Amino acid sequence: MIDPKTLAARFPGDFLFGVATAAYQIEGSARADGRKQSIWDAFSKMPGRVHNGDSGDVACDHYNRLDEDLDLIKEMGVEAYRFSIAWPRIIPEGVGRINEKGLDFYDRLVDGCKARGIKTFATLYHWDLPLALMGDGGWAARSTAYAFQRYAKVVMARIGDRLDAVATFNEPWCSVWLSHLYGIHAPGERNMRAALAAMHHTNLAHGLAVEAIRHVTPNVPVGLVLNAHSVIAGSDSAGDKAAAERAFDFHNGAFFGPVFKGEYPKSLVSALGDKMPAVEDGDLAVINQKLDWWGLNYYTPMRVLDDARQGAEFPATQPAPFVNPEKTDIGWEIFPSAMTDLVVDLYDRYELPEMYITENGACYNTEVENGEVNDQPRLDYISDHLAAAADLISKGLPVKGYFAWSLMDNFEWAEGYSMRFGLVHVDYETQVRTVKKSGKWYTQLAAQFPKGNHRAG
Ligand code: IFM
Repeated sequence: MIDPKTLAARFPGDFLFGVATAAYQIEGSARADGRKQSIWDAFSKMPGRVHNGDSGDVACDHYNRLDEDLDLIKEMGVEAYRFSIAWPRIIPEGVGRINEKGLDFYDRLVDGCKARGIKTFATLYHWDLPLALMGDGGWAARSTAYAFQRYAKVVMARIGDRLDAVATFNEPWCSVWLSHLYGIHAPGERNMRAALAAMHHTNLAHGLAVEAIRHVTPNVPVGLVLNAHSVIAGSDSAGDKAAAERAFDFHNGAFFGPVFKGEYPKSLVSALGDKMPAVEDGDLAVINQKLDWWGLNYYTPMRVLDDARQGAEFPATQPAPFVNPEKTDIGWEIFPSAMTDLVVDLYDRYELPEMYITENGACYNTEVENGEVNDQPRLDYISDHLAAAADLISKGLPVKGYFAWSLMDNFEWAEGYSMRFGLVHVDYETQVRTVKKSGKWYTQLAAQFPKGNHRAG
């Protein structure tokens, strides 16, 4: 563990420390005040999709405990809160009727943050697509991109005046590949054509939303949050290195390419172009608008080997073994320097604006003992990754802040409640919150900011 004061001294005085959550993972109250179902409400009820049949019906009951949870953030002394807005609370059927009561909740949320001096970083889409839109094909349908644009407009018109930043999407990799190709997340598709359609329509929706946001709230910095993969070849062989490059194009280039360069990676188009939906005239220009910032969600590297089997589908890779045998309780390899290398590589490849680490954290399922949660491994994980973030700053990269994932334990998607990522422990029976050792350490660290008590740069 690194002493918080020593670590703090490696960051500029205006570096932002925050915590992050997402609507479906914490809010609960799935049927309250006019909210309709999202694809995750439906998916989590399907047998075998989510561990233990868990769902976000109650989650952390944040919808009813909003003030208590905002007080917790305030007490933790962090400066910013990254949260997401549930589309099915705002436009319950995805299109059509606007639900004022849903907007009221986020009004209270942003007012509550402002009253407590907490900066607000909103994400418009963290995977809870209104279920009604699946009738048209969900993200596989182009019309969903336009529905999203309208939703973005509605949200910004109501709460945009109190947002410090807004992101269109959280981790399109998950809502595209993990959800439409690998079948792990809602809607659970395993189909390349559907996945490629979701890819293009998500990218288009991002661009359309950027236009809408800039129109309604021109002063709110707009960005996109990507779980860019640190793709590392499993060996120095030419085959594995080429595989890593293909994997980069598929996992990262599918989003970074159109958004930051105005084009899909050539390798992806040449391998899969015949399965892609129509990219209409003007789409790439809409997608490729300059952003004010981007967010990186980083947890673990992706190690790959060439999959030389005949007919292996692009990117034709298979997983390579971990280099560091140490992993978190969800089974992810711990490798902080991969985050540094990834960010350097991304700034080499693309013209990127300034960035935040919008998510980083670790799964350890440590329970409460005598009123304490001794999650030293999480604390070590976070301090080592913050040291990697400080390395980036020393190299001159524009890293402006760090958001720990997550404020509190929550519904971990297909893993249900079995995997805990919080700085704060949640007892799901009683909804009692207990700040973990890592949370207390994070508070000590945040307490060093923004006091300008160390040199800038
Ligand atoms: O819980 C998720 C979050 O919703 C998105 N990023 C990764 C986290 C841990 O899996």
